[in-house]
Amino acid sequence: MDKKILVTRSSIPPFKEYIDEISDIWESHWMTNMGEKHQKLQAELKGYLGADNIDLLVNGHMALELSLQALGLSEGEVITTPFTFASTTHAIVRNGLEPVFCDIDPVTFTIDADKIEDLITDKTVAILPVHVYGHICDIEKIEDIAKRHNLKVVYDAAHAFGETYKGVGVGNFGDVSCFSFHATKVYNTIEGGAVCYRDKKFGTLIYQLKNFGIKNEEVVDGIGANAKMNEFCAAMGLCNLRHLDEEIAKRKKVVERYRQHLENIKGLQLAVAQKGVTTNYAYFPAVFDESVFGEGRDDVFKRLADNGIGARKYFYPLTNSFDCFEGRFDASKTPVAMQISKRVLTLPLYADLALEDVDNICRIILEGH
Ligand code: T4K
Repeated sequence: MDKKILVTRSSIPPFKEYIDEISDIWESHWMTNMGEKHQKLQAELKGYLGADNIDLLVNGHMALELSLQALGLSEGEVITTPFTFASTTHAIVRNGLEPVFCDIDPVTFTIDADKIEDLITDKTVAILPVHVYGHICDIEKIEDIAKRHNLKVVYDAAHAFGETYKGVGVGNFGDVSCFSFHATKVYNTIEGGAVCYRDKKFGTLIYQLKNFGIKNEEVVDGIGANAKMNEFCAAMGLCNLRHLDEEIAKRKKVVERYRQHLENIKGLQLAVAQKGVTTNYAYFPAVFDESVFGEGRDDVFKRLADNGIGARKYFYPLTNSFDCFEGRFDASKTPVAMQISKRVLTLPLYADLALEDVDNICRIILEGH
């Protein structure tokens, strides 16, 4: 192939639509600090996500970092998954908390809820699972464990924007769910994120934490960060939200085309359709079992790259194998995660990916079968 195809390509509204959306900023000169666009987007997203409570932030990572702070978690252990983006684990460690890694389910790649309880100690303060690739965690089991052991639950919902479980927006589970609106996500505000939460007190705290801990002009009673979404990002969010359903419908077509080619291929494991979940078609992971498929993940990755196709090894290496944690964690304690991480490739997926390109990508993949 002559053209390059990358793992994803940002959704972007028509140029004029964005220019129209930001033009009044030239009248108001109001560019950040919870301006009109921030407020409008917050209200619209509350509706779209079916959330009781929501607050917007500068990105998904700060949503995670500040959520742990707003829950008052400053010491102890947090049970989490190593099969995720760096952000999840870093948010825990940067708060002075100790990540305790739980293995993952071999089908959904989310935290294996049956293995959580064995990891609970008297130091455990929270569970931080990830709805990885948009696969929803075992919410019922996790809620039950958290209740019985009096633990907080923070969902990393970076991949799960707009999804529902049994008809309920995924942001409504746990104490808080953290979304990412990064340029590479199904829904983007260029950079951005949000928290959906249960307790109104949490809302007051996170609002202060994203704005230096300021309570009012004369009272600063928290040690906050600066994690506000600016008006240009909120404007992008307002535009992208108008096109989102159409974008997801197009993603669905791309995913269906992949499935036509790759489903039922021996040695190839794909994402699953989960009962009760409406998916957003965020990622298309494929797991290669070399001994059955005939070729390993790295061979397929290389042949795709040689053909100008930038598939990605999300999520390799596991976060408990990162260089920055050398000697600190034992990745052999999460063997399923380790195996999936060495075998998985996320294939290009975005709304405007041509179906003929999907055909070509699959042809190149299947050359090794
Ligand atoms: N939790 C989880 C589970 C996450 O996956 C993430 C982020 C977070 C938390 C934290 O949320 P944020 O703080 O980011 O809001 C990308 C994204 O930067 C990151 O947001 C995302 N997860 C992660 C899975 O993917 P990289 O390092 O792979 O990005 P990069 O620059 O290689 O881009 C990937 C592809 O996207 C490019 O090949 C082309 C396309 N692209 C990229 C950019 C930057 C675009 O089309 N437009 C763009 O503007 O991390």
